[in-house]
Amino acid sequence: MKKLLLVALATAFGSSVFANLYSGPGGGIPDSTPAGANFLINVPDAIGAVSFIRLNGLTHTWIGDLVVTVTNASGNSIQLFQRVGSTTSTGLGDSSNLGGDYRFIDGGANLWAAAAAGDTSFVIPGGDYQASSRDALFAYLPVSISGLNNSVAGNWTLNISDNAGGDTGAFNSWDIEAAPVPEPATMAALGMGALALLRRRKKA
Ligand SMILES: [Ca+2]
Repeated sequence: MKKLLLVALATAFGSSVFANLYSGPGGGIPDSTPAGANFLINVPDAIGAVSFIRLNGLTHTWIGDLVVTVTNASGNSIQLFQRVGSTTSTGLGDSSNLGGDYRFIDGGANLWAAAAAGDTSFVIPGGDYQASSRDALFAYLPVSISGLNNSVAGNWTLNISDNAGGDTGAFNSWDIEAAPVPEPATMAALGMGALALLRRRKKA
């Protein structure tokens, strides 16, 4: 009876795949403070796949100052970007500025290349960018947003640190778009699996 009930529930929920948008406030980024500032979003759902992370209204001069890291509620982290354009451990990085909404999504543009298009008077256009870090030789290293997949429910943390004095900035808010689990398609698959199992047992 319990298996039949599960099948009925899964059918009632349908099978569309969907994602939710989870949002939280931003704030100021403390100048020349390597520990950075944390900005939390309490995500009330367990998460399967993450579609994107977006920073809204992010303004900062000299992007090379910044390290931006997101950690999901299960404790897994990725960097959205790290000391852009800094090709040594002590380099100051690219002097271009931030001013807009920046969405980090797999298949997005190369942020280092975008920053390299101008100098201290250049504002990197808002839009879609690939998350990135630096490799062992301090070169651009693309990072997949999928590193944040499969999280328990709870607090997600955005850490932004500024690592050189003088240039400062802030942002308005940030968003996580992600699919909660168990999503209806998964429930439907589970129900159909249970039904198939029942049918096989009846034939045996
Ligand atoms: Ca600074």
